[in-house]
Amino acid sequence: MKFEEQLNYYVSMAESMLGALLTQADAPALLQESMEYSLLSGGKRLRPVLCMATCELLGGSAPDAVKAACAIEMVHAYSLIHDDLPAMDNDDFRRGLPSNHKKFGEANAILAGDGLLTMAFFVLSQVENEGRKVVQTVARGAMDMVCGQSIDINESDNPGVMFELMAKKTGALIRAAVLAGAYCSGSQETGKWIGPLTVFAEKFGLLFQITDDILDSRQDEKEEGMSFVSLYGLQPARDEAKRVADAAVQALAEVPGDVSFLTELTQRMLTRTR
Ligand code: GRG
Repeated sequence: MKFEEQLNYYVSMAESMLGALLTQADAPALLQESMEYSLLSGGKRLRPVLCMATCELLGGSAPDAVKAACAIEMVHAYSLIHDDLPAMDNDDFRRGLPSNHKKFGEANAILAGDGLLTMAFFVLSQVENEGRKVVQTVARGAMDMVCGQSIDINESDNPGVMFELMAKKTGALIRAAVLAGAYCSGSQETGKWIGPLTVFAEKFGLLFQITDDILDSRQDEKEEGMSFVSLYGLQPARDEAKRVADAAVQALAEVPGDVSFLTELTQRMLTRTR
């Protein structure tokens, strides 16, 4: 299968399940609408893609990982809603649309985030093979992300914490997506490949954050906080992104199986425009 076809296959599978899974919330109409607004309004679906692709790499099939993939996307959507709140980053727009609190008001946005996080774990409770490992992996990722946000809010004037901040705020959920996908494969050999997959995921997360900083630095109106670009400059950020992408691909090559999709996904991060 060509890269684009495989990418579309994962994205469509996640998108066809997300809405249905969210109806399990059985929420009042306004809460349902505000959760759907943030969960179903575009987004690259990168974490679900990583989750399903890793599952397939270890011999599972994408449907084996789709619930874990959707749960992780719910955690991601919650984090974006709360990150945009006035008490956090105070962003009026997300994905070119009014942010959740601008559309539904702050109280409803807080509840939409709470609801999405809770529904993520409701969905994860339905994962069968290695379900406990999957729940643990996603909980670790979600908690580390909250820790990263705390470091960002309270220590953002300390350049010494930048890598820890990136690893936690952005990297942790990406690592959770890869490892949850590995556990969902049901392979007897998963344990053998958790080491290289963890290195791959951590490098991928760092690559994603550095390229996010590079993209942000091109938006003049965006206030720049501590980032790889603001600390080291644009060209060093590009050079570092290349080094980190190479390290991710190298770690992935240790895993047997067809790594071509995840390798190309990694390389495409270097030239991404969104
Ligand atoms: C509020 C607990 C809490 C955590 C917030 C995710 C996050 C932590 C902050 C978002 C700030 C930010 C822009 C971080 C950079 C990396 C990142 C997570 C970008 C957004 O992810 P994408 O590009 O989003 O995957 P899409 O829109 O494609 O889903």
